[in-house]
Amino acid sequence: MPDVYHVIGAENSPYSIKVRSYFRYKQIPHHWLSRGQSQEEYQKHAKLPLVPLVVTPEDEGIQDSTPIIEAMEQRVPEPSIYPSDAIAAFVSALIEEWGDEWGNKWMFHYRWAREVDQIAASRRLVSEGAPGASDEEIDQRAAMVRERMVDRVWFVGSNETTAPQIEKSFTDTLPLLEAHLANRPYLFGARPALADFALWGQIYNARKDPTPESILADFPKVNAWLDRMVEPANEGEFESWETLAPTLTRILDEQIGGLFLPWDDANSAAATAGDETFSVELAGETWTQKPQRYHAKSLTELRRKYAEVQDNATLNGVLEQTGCLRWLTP
Ligand SMILES: N[C@@H](CCC(=O)N[C@@H](CS)C(=O)NCC(=O)O)C(=O)O
Repeated sequence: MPDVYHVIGAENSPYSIKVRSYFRYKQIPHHWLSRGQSQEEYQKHAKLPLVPLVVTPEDEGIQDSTPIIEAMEQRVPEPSIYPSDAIAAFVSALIEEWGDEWGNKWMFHYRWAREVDQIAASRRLVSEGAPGASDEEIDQRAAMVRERMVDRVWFVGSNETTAPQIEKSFTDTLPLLEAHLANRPYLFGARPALADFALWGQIYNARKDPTPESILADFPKVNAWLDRMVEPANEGEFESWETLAPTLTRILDEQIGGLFLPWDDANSAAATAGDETFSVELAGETWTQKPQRYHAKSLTELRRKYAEVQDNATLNGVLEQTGCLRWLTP
């Protein structure tokens, strides 16, 4: 039985570092372990072959970064990662979902789309999994990983049709984030919220590859936030929605209401119907991919969270104005 929490994950896994950043912020005593360092424990507790896996001091396993963080918030409520302003709190949940599901498209697409990034990423993944391996071994194993992963980039919906749309979404989001982070250390004020952990994990991992790293170089505030979130600190209070709205509203409008939620809805419908592929119009462009089945569940969960606050007329006004509302009420 572990004496403290075990966070089993990988540096190159955005969901794993999301959870580690959370544990660090909350100052919850834990050991960060790779799957290789905890084989027996991992096999005992992992119901799905995924990281992160958290093993509690009571020897219970928890998987999936969002339920992990939600379970830990019950156990260690302070400092809370939920803004006290009800609108900000729901927008944080929405951005968390966007970060996990759409931000992952940026990260995964850039990792495997171009040769220069494929080479960097495959070497990095192999080096993490085999510390101490010789350069020659790394090269050989990296070539195999690269071949396998390039074939899998369609998992996140990256293909010839969608590649320019994924990249445009990334390059359109960065100036919006830069403006939003101009006067605040975290997305919702002076301390990190649920949204920060998720969005950060994806962009921080994307920055490890040459192409997104060079795109990010033009955004110093975003880079400072990426660095800050490695070990986030409580620097003060969350802001109210009024002060966040001027710059967050554009992200909600253009990226979340305009692209992510219509995609999520179409994906979910296709996954439920068992369709082979689906197409959806996103900001005037046709998006086509094979459905991502797991994501259907997370949209249901987001809708459940919305149902809890659906009587808040001001929140509904914000969601309506940014094109988000119709996707949250099936
Ligand atoms: N929804 C899950 C996603 C976890 C996930 O996709 N993990 C990836 C790494 S980022 C994984 O373990 N892939 C299989 C593998 O690495 O063997 C979460 O939020 O924890």
